[in-house]
Amino acid sequence: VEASIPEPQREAWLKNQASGFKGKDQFEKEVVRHVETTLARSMFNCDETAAYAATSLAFRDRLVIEWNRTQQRQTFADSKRVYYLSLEFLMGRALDNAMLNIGEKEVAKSGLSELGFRVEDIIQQEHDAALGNGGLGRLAACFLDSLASLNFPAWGYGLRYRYGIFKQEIIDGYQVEVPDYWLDFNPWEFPRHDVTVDIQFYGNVNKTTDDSGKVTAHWEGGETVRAVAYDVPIPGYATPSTNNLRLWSSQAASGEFDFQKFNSGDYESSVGDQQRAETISAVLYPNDNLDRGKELRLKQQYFWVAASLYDIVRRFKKSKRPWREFPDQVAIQLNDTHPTLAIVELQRILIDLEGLDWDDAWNIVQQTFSYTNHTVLPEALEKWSVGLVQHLLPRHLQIIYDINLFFLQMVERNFPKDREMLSRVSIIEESQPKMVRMAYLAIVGSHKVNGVAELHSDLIRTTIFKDFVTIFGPDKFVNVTNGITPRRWLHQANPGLSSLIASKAGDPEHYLKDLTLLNKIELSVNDPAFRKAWAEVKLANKQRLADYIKSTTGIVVSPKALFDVQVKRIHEYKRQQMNIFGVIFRYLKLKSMSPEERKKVLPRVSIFGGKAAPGYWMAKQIIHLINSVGSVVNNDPDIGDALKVIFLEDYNVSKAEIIIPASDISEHISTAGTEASGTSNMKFVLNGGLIIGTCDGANIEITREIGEENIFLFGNLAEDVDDLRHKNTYGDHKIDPSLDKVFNVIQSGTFGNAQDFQGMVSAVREHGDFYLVSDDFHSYLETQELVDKSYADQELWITKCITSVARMGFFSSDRCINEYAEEIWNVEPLQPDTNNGVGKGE
Ligand code: GPV
Repeated sequence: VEASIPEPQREAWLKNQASGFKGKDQFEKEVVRHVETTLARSMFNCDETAAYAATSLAFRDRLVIEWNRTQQRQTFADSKRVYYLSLEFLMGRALDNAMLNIGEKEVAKSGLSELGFRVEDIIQQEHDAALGNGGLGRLAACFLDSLASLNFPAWGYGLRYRYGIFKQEIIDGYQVEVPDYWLDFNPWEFPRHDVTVDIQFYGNVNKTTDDSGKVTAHWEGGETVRAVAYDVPIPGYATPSTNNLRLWSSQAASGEFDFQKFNSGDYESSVGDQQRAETISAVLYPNDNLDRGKELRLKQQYFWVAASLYDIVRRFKKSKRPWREFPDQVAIQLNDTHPTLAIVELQRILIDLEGLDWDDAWNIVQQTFSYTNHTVLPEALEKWSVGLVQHLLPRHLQIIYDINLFFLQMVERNFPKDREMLSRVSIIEESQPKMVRMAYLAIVGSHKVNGVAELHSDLIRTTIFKDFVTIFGPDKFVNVTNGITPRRWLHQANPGLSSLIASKAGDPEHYLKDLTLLNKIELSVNDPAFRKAWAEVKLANKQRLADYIKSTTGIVVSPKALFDVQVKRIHEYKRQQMNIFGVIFRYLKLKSMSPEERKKVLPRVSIFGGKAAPGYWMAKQIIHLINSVGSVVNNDPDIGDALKVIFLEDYNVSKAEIIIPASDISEHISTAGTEASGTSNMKFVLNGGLIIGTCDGANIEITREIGEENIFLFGNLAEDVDDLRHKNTYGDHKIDPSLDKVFNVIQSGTFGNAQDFQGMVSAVREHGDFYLVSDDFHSYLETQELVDKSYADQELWITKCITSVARMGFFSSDRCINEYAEEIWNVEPLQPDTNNGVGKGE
């Protein structure tokens, strides 16, 4: 408030308000100005990197102005805000997105062209912001786009990793990890050196009693690390609303201690302290769907959560409302259990620092938080050892024990006959060592818990969280089916299809904000001109991918072939191994044919992409097999164009934008009941590709929306998985004969040293086939044959594609965010035209 300009001087400010470029001429002027001043270069020294930098800065100026206005408007309105806490935000590139969301891409295109550049080349200079592993992190990024586009007063809170997900190189068929240093030049972040929070770790707890007998806990000693805010503007689509993503970076807290060390000549250890502090936000943990229980990861979680809560509480306190109104002003969504300590931290703030009674504080906490679960896989459910929590966060462990005590007392009162219930639902697992079950803590501390697709939400209600449904009642557990932003995943990735759709569904500014309007294209499904244009768009997208494949792998693929794509993190449950076994089966079949027969076969290109966690041995073996099969098949003169096997290195968001629009069929083939939702399934269908998939995650709802005649479903159902696993382990486990043939060929050394792939084979043959690859293999092959037959009838195929796209409106992340807003957060949008807040207060 002290920094606020006094009333009499404000006129000078208002008169001189900054404004970004308007129109092509001003855009060019701004680009040249940034090249010649900000970058200190000239037209004799302006490469594409410099042009990218200057273009980004010109757009950034536009964004910042609306961003400031949005923040002022939200401060002035002081209405309820949403805070989305996520350890991952897989944002991808920002420039193209900013151009399209602001609606100035055409201006940039013609302006850049006059200055001697192609907008596509400039966009490609940008390094992806890859602060996430896969679906969970990308979901957070789609949510930010929807929150801004729908004008919700919302903030994202995350960590500013110096290294995002590693860059993947394939060397001799093996994955090699290379660090992703992405901060060299990042115009999209604003360091806020004035927004810092000192975060405490370790130390001990002392209790004092005042005259009235009230006991207060004091967390003392230990060490302090400073969190510095870095803000990233998030532009809404076709609205001035521009929200904030705040990422925390760790640095050493300047304390006397360090100065003493420094001055006393202990320079090295003073630098060491600094490096240790910076380690906290140094690197994203590269595991997807896996918890490894590392101390540094717990430090990251508390560091981020404590800084974010401090920020949220500070903002709330400015409005001078009583504490009980906190949940009317603040909704905090926990993206998985990673931020669960926020529950404990808010309780600590309220009882230790603000002096509230336990029960009053706990009511506020429960009404504030809600928790999204993204998996039922046991190895992904977070647990922290009591000893580690005790050491790092001694006061928090006490509070966790108290939360558990009061919770278990409540359970005991309500279910006195069920003694076993207490140990089943206890937040503390009485194992050796004892563990804190973070999902249970998240459930107990939240008012709503949601799964991310109908099947998944049913599964959490009936399996992993069953007892909690009994305890809290069914209303606490809801479903919010995931969604994707059609701005990035249709308009940006597939401009050809987007403008073809616009010719029937109306202005993109309408249908991209109400995706159900896509249904208008179904009226044109039989319009020959529309169908022809549709096929041309797909072919052009396939040509674009074929060019990319040629330039990165040297392999030539025909855009007329059927493109079969599986791109996602490599995981046994996602079953890339089943896909590659199927490819091998196809190869064997082609080899057994006469050259004449082979000519009649529909050519297919099998495209894979995805990273394996560096410590995930089996996933790395899968990558190796795919590449080994590729080098055999692609160089076999018998095969020619009939089959190509491509592994695309370093799958990431910007590569997805090229790959997804080019797909004819994509594979979403997880063992039923294991993939919580999947979101790329939605992206592929929205881009005019069909799906081969299991009855899992959102595949089921996609089928409901588009019709079962438009999807290739196969395999066992979730309800049968337990029995099949039991049979595979204890009964007689017969391997599918086709799969057996494939295994024999692998073991004969056709694809290199059989020993290299022994793990994958024996997982199925000898170790119970936990992911039911053999059980589903026959059905998979049959369905792949059906895909071939269907594709041969191009007319019917195009009908399926158009019909499917027309019916995908449900899967917009806007629908999803509106459901969260209504069912969970109880927040309303703040329309940008109501008041721009300029000159009012802060
Ligand atoms: I837990 N997910 C992820 O990407 N990483 C994780 O660590 C966990 C979940 C994914 C699920 O696997 C997908 O099924 C889901 O669509 C996505 O989260 C978003 O909900």
